[in-house]
Amino acid sequence: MARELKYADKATQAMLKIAEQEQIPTIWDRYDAMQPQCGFGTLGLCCRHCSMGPCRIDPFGNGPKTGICGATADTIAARHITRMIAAGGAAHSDHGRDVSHTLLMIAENPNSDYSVKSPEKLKAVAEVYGIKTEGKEMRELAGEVARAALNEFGQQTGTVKMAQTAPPARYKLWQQLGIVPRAIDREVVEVMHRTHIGVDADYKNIIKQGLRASLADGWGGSMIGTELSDAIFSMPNPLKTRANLGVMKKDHVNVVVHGHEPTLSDIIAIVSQDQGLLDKAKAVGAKGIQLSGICCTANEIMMRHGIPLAGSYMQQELALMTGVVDMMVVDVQCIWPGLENTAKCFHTKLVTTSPKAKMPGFDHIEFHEDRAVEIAKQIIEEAINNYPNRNSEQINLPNISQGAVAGFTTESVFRFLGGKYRSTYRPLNDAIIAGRIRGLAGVVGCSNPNMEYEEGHLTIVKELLKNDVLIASTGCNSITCAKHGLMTPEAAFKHAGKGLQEVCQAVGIPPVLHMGACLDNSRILRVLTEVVKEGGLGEDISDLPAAGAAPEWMSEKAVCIGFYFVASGVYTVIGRPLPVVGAPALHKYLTEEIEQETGGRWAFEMDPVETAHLMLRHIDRKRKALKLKPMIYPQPFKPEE
Ligand code: NFS
Ligand code: SF4
Repeated sequence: MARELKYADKATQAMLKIAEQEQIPTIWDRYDAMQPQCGFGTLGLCCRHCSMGPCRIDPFGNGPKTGICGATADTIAARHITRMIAAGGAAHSDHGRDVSHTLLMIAENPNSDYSVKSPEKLKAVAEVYGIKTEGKEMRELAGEVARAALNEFGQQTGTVKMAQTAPPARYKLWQQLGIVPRAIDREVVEVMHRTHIGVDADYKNIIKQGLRASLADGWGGSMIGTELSDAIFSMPNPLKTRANLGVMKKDHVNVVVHGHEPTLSDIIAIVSQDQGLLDKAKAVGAKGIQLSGICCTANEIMMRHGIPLAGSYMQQELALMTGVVDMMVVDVQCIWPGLENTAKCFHTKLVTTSPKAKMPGFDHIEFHEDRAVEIAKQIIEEAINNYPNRNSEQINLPNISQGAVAGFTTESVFRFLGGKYRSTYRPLNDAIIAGRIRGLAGVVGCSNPNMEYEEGHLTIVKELLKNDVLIASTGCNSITCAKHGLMTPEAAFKHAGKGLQEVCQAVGIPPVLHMGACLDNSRILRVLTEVVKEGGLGEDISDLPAAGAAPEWMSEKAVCIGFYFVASGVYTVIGRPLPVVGAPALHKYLTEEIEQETGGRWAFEMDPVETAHLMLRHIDRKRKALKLKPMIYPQPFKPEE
């Protein structure tokens, strides 16, 4: 049970000691208990797609080289990874669908608890769909946009319009490759069909559908989710906030939201400051109500309301061990059923809210958008009622948190760089062209007990900063960077090379830009598109000196994200390999040959410094191809080539 996490933040370390003292098992213990994990699964060599199986391929010895139906290792692994894409894309896109429904509800119900907080954004989305905006009432426009967005999920003809916002050269390439997504749901369904026993057995053809499904997410479902969330819940703007377990308050009712969809968390954020509820909290002896978040829903409300982050994916059960969480309210994705066992040791109430995600040992208060405020109030009231049940002897709240600046968007980066009056990426492009900024990196994604916690995220980010790479961050990487002080303007002085430092100082931004939840990786696609559009750095995303990494990935959503970045022309490095290593032709295809087709490719690298160096080498290759000037200031990392 004793476990030393060298790179983890201090609050996590403190809570792990408590877990050990109190003998409360954690995710790391459950991970250890699972060892050794199945080698066939790790290599991608098992198949359960029909009941002639399960089948597994022997990678080394004289055992079977195909499944009972004759499927090879490459077929089996390709089918499996493509189903992962479908599951990840389905999760993100279903979230996008829910946001679209909320917009439709705003249009149809004048008494809705939601409204369009950013009409400019709604208009911008309307333009993508070719909807005229002039002279239209907001609700009328909301209805038209919502219907157009919902149409992208189930249309039987045409293609996903949102994808046309990609650079023209990229869109043309997708047309040539035959991977323009047709409809979001359709691509997921087709993955399921093709990977059924006895359908598609050509690994490249299977992956082709995987790429199309991933694009249906990145440039479809996710992008719709992000864009319409901005329209409904407002466009985030950089703001100051704090991160880590210490943001909870001992003398307040602590409500922690965990999951992903702002339809729930945003309304809770607003309602938590309701005077009636605050009075009720006081009546039970609390000084107020402290809301905080875990995982991506935390990112959503942090960037729009400044609500602090309690922690990342790996801290969800540690939050409960502080003994001050009166309620953890969850919706969908990245929520451990194992929280039940942790909560049992404390007074914490766990509440599920989505009919899609119920969990044993959790109470269920079903959330309905048409009664949002009423239900949010009920949830908070139950948290208040639970406050007196705390056991003061069990309270161990580390007083540790860190300030951060969060809430950058494609648009606000623009505004920052261009000054007050003109939105432009020109200064960013110029800084890259002049050799002040070496390139751009997206560092994103989860943490995973199979890696040293936070080592990958922190090491890669610092190594890139040192070499003048500006970083866009989302998901749990954002939470890690925020907790470790990398999202402050001062971080530039501490960690960035001189060129990047100058840029950050001139415009007053941190060197790691918090761009939101995982869903908001679509913002990174948009930033790259804007950089291409601004000119001087090639015609396509694949021409840019840019790279991506998800060093501690774990979810199927992360697989889907990686694939849509590769399909968009981005070199994408992850830590633990995808489960394709036992399939030699597929492995080679994804990590080498695919670059000839999409301009992007995968790389698997466990060592974080080497990961950063792989990214820098790629960035330098692109700089060279663009014939950019050498870097102004000396760079610590010089590739040998
Ligand atoms: Ni992304 Fe967000 Fe975190 Fe990973 Fe989970 S919270 S959607 S999947 S673990 S970054
Ligand atoms: Fe085995 Fe083929 Fe069935 Fe998979 S689909 S379980 S490889 S027989």
